[in-house]
Amino acid sequence: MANFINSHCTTTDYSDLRSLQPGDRVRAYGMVHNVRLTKWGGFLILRKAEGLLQGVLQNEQTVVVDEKGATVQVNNISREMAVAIEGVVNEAKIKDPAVAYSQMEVAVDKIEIISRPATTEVLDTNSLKFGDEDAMLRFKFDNRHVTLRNPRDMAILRVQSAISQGFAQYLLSQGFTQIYSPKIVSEGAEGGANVFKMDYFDKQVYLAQSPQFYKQIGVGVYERVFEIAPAYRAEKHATSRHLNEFISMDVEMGFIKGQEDVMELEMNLLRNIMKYVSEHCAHELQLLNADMPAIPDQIPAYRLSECHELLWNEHLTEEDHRGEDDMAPEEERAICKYVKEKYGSDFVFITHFPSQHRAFYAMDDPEDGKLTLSFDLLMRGLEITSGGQRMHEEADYRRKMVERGMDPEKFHFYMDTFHNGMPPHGGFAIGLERLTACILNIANVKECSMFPRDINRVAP
Ligand code: AMO
Repeated sequence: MANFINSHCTTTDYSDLRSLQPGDRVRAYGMVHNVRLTKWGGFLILRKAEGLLQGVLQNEQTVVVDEKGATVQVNNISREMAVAIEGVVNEAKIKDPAVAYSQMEVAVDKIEIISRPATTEVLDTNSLKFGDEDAMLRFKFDNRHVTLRNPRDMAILRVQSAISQGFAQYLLSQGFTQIYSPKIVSEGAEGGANVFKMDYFDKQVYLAQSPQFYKQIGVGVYERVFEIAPAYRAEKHATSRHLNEFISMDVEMGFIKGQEDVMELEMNLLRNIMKYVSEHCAHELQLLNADMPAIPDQIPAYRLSECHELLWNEHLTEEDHRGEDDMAPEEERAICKYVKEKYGSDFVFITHFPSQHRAFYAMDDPEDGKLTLSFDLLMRGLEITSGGQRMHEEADYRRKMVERGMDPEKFHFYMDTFHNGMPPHGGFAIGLERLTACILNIANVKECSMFPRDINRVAP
């Protein structure tokens, strides 16, 4: 006879506590984030995914039961025990911003200890103190498996989760199909030296720098595709904006008339992501003191050459960057400040990068072959996106690859895609950690990665 799974968790154990009203009875699972005992009872702060919940303990009324069902003293409770609390909801006004349920508390009449840590001396993630930011980050990342339990760090990744959900939700509503492309690849898509090599049986292969080839192939199949997946870059430098593994939110769409269609899509997408995050993360945004970015009806856009000129002529940079192939970091900060003051926008597009500076798949500008129909999107001083229109004719790919000394045969399947017909298309990629950091005004993108990978770190 077959066995059928009979879950012991009832739906009420996992119900959204937010819907509770004063007087309701509640049973909630969680980890003991903190416990403070007083003469009359005390407080048990329960940690849930959404944040903290305050339980009030009263000596005569609160019964504590251990793993074996025996009644024990309340002072057996210690931090990071897994417990279930039961009690009645009362109205409250709790000031601690880490408390998610600040309008209520639970008068706890029963605590069940479900499991306990090996020690009562667990790491207290609330009271970590360090002389400098670097030491603090190092400690946090070395112990990330535990320090993630700090409500602030939890909140950052909850916002990140909402960003990716808002991204997917909007694109699905616009007829996009979600794809999953391989991360073990035979050629790097973006060129350059920052590609990780890997042994694959008797061959040398690479970790994907981006799903670029596969998302373009996806357009030939589904017209509009997106992917949310890791991308790998062998960046040798340790900066506050580079990770060696990051989450790339990629979009590619067919039947475009120009790169403006793609830019327009990104504007609408960002607007919807911000709306989604505001609606789903009110508590997290408040805890992190975030001010949501402003997206005007139209995001200002400058050609790269125009932007260099503007910044230099207005004396907004220390150095003259006119004629350079890319934006200098001081320019990125300066143009963002400028558009914020002039147009109230936290975003600015920079377009028409020189062909030399962009990956080979970028479409050349028919009006000036030295330039490409490509763009970056900057937000609050940081590049969060690259994108543009791509070539769609096989002959153009061959020509450009040969010009660059690349061997088209190495990219056989990619070339064969264009040989078999492709619509005009374009797309972009947003770095999830960078977007999270920009929304939350967090200086180091590593804080927006669950387990950051950098030149010095592959564990935890
Ligand atoms: P690009 O190389 O500019 O473009 O990457 C797109 C976006 O990904 C993020 N990003 C990073 N984030 C953290 N650490 C890194 N080392 C890192 N590298 C990139 C940035 C960047 O804007 N295929 C193209 C996109 C396209 O044209 O569709 C590409 O990969 O936010």
